[in-house]
Amino acid sequence: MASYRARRDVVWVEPNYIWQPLKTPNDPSFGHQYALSRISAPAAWDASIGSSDVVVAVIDTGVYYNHEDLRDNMWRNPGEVAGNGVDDDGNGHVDDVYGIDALNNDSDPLDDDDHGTHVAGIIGASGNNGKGISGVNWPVRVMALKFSGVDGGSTADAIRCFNYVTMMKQRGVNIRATSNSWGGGWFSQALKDAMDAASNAGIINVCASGNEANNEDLTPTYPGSYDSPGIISVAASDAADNPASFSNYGAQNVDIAAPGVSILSTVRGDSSYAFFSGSSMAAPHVAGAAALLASLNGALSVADLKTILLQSADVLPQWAGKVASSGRLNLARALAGNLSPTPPATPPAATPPVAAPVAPPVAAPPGRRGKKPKKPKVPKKPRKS
Ligand SMILES: [Ca+2]
Ligand SMILES: [Ca+2]
Ligand SMILES: [Ca+2]
Ligand SMILES: [Ca+2]
Repeated sequence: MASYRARRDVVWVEPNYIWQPLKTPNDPSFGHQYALSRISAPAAWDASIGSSDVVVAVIDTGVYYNHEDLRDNMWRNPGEVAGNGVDDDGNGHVDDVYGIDALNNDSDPLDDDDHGTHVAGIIGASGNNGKGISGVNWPVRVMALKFSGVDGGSTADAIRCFNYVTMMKQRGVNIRATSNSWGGGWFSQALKDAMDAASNAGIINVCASGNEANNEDLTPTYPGSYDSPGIISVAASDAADNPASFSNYGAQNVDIAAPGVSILSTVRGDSSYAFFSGSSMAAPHVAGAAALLASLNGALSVADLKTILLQSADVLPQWAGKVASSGRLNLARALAGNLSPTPPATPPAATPPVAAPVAPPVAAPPGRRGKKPKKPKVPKKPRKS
């Protein structure tokens, strides 16, 4: 270029920079997915669109795994022959092809609600397949763990799902995240222990903060508010990045915000989609983000994933004092390793303001989190003593 620059008839010279178009998928309803643009997914997809080598466990009401936008991204147990009545891989579960159904004590986690199917689509509806929507990950593998029905589920069944996830991880399945869009008011040491075992095995547990508009630092609900390094608790933001009116928050007990208002995703039916709102819809954006990060760098630990996701959040004034990161998920910054130069100040260590009663494992039916737009479902919340 120097030779051009020396010419008298040349005013300026610059290299012909190659512009990379932001990667947008061809899914027809992508234009209705404001959330993906809000979290800078198209820029992130330039770095990675996800990987079928990464598994996310959806612990919820099950998944409608025949959906046109989910079936290609469902995890299938490679060691299990479907429908032969035999536990082919000897993991203690007969015909567990997609995961398990702890609620009904079988191995078919088909969704009979819609909630888990919606969560699954946010994480990993097939991107760029010309159908429906795109997940945070275009390819990924979704493992379906059903412990909740229309009326909620039990802590004991949630624990069985975590135990299955941890076992399969230890058997070599590359599970990197669980997505947990449920919660109740009681502390369960057994549930916390099961979740910590999963994170100790290399799985990050992403949890919805809840929909009671509560300060979780004052009235903690679980599992989001367990004091575990392997848990990320997620509040819901709206299309303008403001806190959703219903979302729980907490500068200590809630970590990050993600879109959770009027989110389009998959529901039961081979080609059905619907808009739901709730922190239930926020958490899977972060679980999906963890999977996307893991697809780019499989060596990231649970602690790495949490640090990167929190420190790459877009810090916003309306989230100051509301979540530990003071911001909303930004996928592109996370994948670029573009972390805040000064991490948000850690609030002074303090004992939780409310001592959590210890309940027997089966006593607290976790309520579900989030449903139709503008009418977030209020989950059943066990009364505290
Ligand atoms: Ca089996
Ligand atoms: Ca079998
Ligand atoms: Ca079943
Ligand atoms: Ca699609």
